Amino acid sequence: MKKLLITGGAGFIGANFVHYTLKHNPEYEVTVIDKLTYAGNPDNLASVLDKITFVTGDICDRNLIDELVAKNDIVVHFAAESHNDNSLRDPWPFVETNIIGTYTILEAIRKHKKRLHHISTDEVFGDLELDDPDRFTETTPYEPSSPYSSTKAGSDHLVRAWIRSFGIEATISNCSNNYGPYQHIEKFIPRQITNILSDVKPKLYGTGEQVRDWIHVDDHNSAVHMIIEAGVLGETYIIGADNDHVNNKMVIELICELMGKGKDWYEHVNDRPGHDMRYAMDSSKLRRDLGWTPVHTDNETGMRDGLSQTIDWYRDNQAWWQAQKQAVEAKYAESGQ
Ligand code: NAD
Ligand code: TDX
Repeated sequence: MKKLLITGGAGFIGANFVHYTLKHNPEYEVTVIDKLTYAGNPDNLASVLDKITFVTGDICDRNLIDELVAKNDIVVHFAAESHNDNSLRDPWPFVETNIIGTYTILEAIRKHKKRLHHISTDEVFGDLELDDPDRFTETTPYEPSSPYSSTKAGSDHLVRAWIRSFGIEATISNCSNNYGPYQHIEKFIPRQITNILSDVKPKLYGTGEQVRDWIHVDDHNSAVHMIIEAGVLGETYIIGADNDHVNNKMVIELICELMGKGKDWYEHVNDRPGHDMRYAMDSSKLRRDLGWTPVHTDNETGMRDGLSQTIDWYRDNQAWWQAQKQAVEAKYAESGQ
């Protein structure tokens, strides 16, 4: 059995990855390390705690990381500070976790000669103009806009340098915006779903023309498994579901419709400073070389079915999010959002 160390496994994508792995790839023995920041919730893994080893700890803790990496075969590195709006309020935790944490993992990988898969984002490439038909590829130059995306870009550069200079066995993936169960309610889609469930109008930043290339979290995670199992060492893979025709306004209107509200039952709030306009991903390398295809797609917005299931999840799991709702909204209210 191969031993898999998953960093950030109590967060949104990491927890879904743990569930996905136990269901589809039972050949792995799973250990999770997570600091349990505000974004990490042990309840996300409550149903599988008897099947995994869970370690509460910080990826910046050199001794702990050294010990855990030595005991495992492959590290899948999800742990990060992940929210742009928070990075505008206080960048330091982003520098610490995303850069120093990744450095700490890289040094342990180098020392113990283990395999790493580093999880990153489309935001490292900056943004495109709304009328620009281009898409990001594996060779697009980096041009991050926010403290969050610049620290993710920094972490990618560290991984690339450790591959080239020290010959570590690593791959990188850059994925577009994820949605699905267990996503923190500070993020766009769960914020609006839980607003409506609380009888509050959804909040659209600025004009809402911004485009995000939405992908269901299970499609992201199926791609990560393919890369771990068949990806070429040293390579980067773009992951995206070809949803770059959907803007934020269309997503909010679809959520309103699916939740039985009028299409325009939302309000415009202050825009995000430095707001990226358009992300679009060209995932043809992953599709061609590894045979990956996303399954949570439909013809119209590419997300009607996945979004309906996600809405049901938040409706059925109100205890999971309700305690945090007031504090999350109070923080947004301070910036008129
Ligand atoms: P999240 O904020 O929901 O979860 C992050 C997890 O990391 C939490 O459980 C948190 O407790 C943990 N963590 C934070 N700092 C840590 C530290 N110092 N040590 C150990 N654990 C720590 O984030 P997410 O949305 O699940 O994102 C996971 C990864 O995927 C990130 O690397 C992010 O950049 C990347 N990504 C996210 C998206 C998206 O749409 N959410 C898209 C592309 C890439
Ligand atoms: O209330 C809101 N209203 C709104 O219009 C919120 C919270 C967001 N927005 C807009 C901002 C963005 O254009 O919705 C879009 C999505 O916002 P977020 O969910 O904050 O995601 P984004 O900033 O695009 O970043 C996400 O995708 C890439 C993840 O949070 C990152 O971790 C990932 O790297």
